[in-house]
Amino acid sequence: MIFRQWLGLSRLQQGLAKTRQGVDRLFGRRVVDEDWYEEFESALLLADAGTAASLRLVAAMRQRLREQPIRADDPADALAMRARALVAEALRPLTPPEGLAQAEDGLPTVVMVVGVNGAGKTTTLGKLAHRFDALGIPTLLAAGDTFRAAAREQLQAWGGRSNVEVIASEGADPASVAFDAVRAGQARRAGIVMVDTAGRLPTQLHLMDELKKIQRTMGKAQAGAPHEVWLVVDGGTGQNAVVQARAFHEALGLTGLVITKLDGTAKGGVLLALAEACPVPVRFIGVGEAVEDLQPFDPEAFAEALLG
Ligand SMILES: Nc1nc2c(ncn2[C@@H]2O[C@H](COP(=O)(O)OP(=O)(O)OP(=O)(O)O)[C@@H](O)[C@H]2O)c(=O)[nH]1
Ligand SMILES: [Mg+2]
Repeated sequence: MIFRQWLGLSRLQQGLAKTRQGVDRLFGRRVVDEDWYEEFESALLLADAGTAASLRLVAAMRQRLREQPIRADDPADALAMRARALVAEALRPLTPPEGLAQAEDGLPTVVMVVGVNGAGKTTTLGKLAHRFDALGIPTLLAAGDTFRAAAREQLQAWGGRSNVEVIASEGADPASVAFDAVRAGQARRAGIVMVDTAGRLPTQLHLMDELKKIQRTMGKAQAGAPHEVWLVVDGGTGQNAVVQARAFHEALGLTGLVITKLDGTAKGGVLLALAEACPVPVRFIGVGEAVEDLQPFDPEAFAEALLG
């Protein structure tokens, strides 16, 4: 499964507009002086790139401009192009592998989605189910959030929109829903089974243990499952995104991140902080509430959308 074909740059640019506003004004000029470097650093910090990544980017920019200054006959956007290349390089540790981890022949790839409350897990699964279904991949969703009744209905509504079956069970515990979903995926010859879970904070240790149990139980339904464990992070969370990523990674061994709500925030620089401090591949980014507003992550496209 290759996701590159989803990339809609204009959608991405629209989605990142708020973060871009903070950096746009920096690149309309040709004179790079001390004040400019300071402004560049402030813009990165304001976009929540974090201190380490911000300082490193400013230093790298300084070095490159010293080695190869902007010349009078360079194009007007020369400075932006340099910054764009640097940002793309800095984001490269987050580059996702092509496609998903593969299950054994004839068995579904199982994806488990985790994250704090309200991060966008259920919405992301709904968007993904729609996309996979449109690509002709038999898809199954599992309502592993048995904590909130509304969560099951929310996932069922998403499934209904794209005719994707949702495995749910009233009163069951999340591990048994996940187990049943994997088995149902095998029986129905699904290509992919995606399991939703209830939101939780990484500091709620008993709830983190519950996630580990769900993960183990899926492995009993199918060796190797879940093949992918993705943490969904609200892009507006700022520096706490790094704390979340580290904690969930330590507990579950994440194979991917999904950064949502980048449309509603000026903190899109948080990906730079993640690249620096916890480089788990970013699978997708959410740039709105509609089904098309989930984009595969690509460092170059992201840097281009940010720095035009
Ligand atoms: N603007 C915007 N809104 C989003 C995006 N992704 C999700 N949302 C919204 O965020 C809200 C919460 O999304 P959910 O999918 O319910 O989040 P969740 O992680 O499943 O929440 P819990 O199950 O309560 O932990 C909803 O109103 C979504 O429409 C995004 O990329 N952009
Ligand atoms: Mg949910």
